[in-house]
Amino acid sequence: MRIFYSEDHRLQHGRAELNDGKLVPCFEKPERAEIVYRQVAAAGLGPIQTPQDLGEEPIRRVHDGVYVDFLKTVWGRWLEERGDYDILPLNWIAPNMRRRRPSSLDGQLGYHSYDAGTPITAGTWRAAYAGAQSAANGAALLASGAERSAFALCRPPGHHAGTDFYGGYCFLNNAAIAAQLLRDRGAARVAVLDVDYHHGNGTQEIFWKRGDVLTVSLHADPDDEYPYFSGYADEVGEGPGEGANLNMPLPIGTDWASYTGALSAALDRIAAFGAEALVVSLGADTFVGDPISRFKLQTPDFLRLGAQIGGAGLPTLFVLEGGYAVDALGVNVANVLTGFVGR
Ligand code: 6XA
Ligand code: ZN
Repeated sequence: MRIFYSEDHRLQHGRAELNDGKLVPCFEKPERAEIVYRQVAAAGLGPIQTPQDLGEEPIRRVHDGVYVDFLKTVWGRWLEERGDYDILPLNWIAPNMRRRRPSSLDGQLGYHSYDAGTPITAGTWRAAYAGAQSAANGAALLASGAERSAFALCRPPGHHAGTDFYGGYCFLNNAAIAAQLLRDRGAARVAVLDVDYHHGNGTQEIFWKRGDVLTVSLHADPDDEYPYFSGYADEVGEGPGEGANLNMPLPIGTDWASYTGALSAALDRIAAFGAEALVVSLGADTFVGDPISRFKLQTPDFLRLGAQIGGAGLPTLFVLEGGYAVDALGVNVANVLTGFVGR
């Protein structure tokens, strides 16, 4: 399995996020990718390579151009107007307010975001860009037919980022960029399976009105968990996309015994859809020891999870999303890939 990884992820190193009424050190930190790198290398899962630069085009296929330009330039504007410290947005659009893009910095920050947990730093654009390149490279490799599976070791994660908004530690939607590239290079139907603990609201939003990309997400019930306002079972897509979005909210405390049944139903749906390629949004924050999550998967369960996905028999790209129990994250992610390749 080819693995794509760029050291540029280190450039995203936020100082603090708003959590539980306090500014706390960011959970989404460089050590996450470092330990995953070490474990996939130790497990001998495949050659690890730096992604080739495929440019901004694959990113602009799913993200709005105005948003991409905003991400590229916002730090420079902030540095000049405010100073050398992390950017956090201040306020958002409420019902009956206008979705009008203001010209001011704080206005645009609110317009393009939806939470206060996602600091922008000096290196955010370069780190997010490098992650997107890893995902695009993985997709290009599958599309070429040279490999049946790949892993994009992305950081920051991506599945909460939408067409023109960031949040949930995510800026560019790596999985969506990969799915679109697979479409553009010949796959008629692509499925995205999101097994992160949190609902992949950005991926859902990007493909909401499309019937060519099936989005399936298993996650903690948004009635109890972030992102709270998206991820319910009755969200099925719209127009040509109606029926091409499947949300499977699961209760707090879900363990492998109940998770595996839901995963099996998700895979049945992907098979029925006739997907020619699969992108897996791979979060390991379903782990029992995760500091911000409340599922109960154990380290050996991740082997089972990978094996079950492997049973689908599809060309598959894994894209790293969440997982914050840093010490266990590397083994848990490597276990999914090991289970998938059937060792
Ligand atoms: C809000 C929690 C953000 C969730 C990030 C994540 N502070 N998403 O892991 O998959
Ligand atoms: Zn998550």
